[in-house]
Amino acid sequence: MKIKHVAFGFFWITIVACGGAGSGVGAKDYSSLGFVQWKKANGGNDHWYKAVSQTTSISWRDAERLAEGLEGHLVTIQSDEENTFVSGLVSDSKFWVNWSGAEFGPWLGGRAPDNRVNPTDGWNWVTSEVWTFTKWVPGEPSNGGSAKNENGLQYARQASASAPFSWNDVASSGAAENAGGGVISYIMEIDGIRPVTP
Ligand SMILES: [Ca+2]
Ligand SMILES: [Ca+2]
Repeated sequence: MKIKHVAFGFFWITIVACGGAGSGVGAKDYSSLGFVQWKKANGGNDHWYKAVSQTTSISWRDAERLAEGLEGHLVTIQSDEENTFVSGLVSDSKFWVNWSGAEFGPWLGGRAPDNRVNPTDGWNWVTSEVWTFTKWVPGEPSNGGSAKNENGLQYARQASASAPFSWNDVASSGAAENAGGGVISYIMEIDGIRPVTP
């Protein structure tokens, strides 16, 4: 077990990570909850994934709480292979909001501290897994938007582009910003790592 304190938004959260990829979650079947397994037999890790869309915007934190309620967390992406698999779950247009020729997609489990100096500073995964692999859209992270405080991670793509998708930083409130329509979807992962958000 390891404990890590992470500054995010106006809160300090404590992450307690128990077990890990090898803790036997692969043996449990989450398909009845709508999760699909990236099987080791297919080059995966036996983790379970589920993408959810809704008609209204949702914040990063609320999406993370929903994932934790199902023994998981927002998805963490550790490799190009995992990014490709996860991307394949959200090709449908219901996961995306179109704005100004680009489309903005589901929350991922990365976040950055408030008011960081450089857009690439301070990124981490909700599980405290190492932040090594990245798949930013060219020009991102930008820490742009009206508040200049884009501290949540989401997928973005050119309109109707196919998977695999790349990453954008956006305000973690998930609310509509400028002419954008907000963030209306999120992707969960169950892998035996349990972030605890008080
Ligand atoms: Ca992962
Ligand atoms: Ca951005």
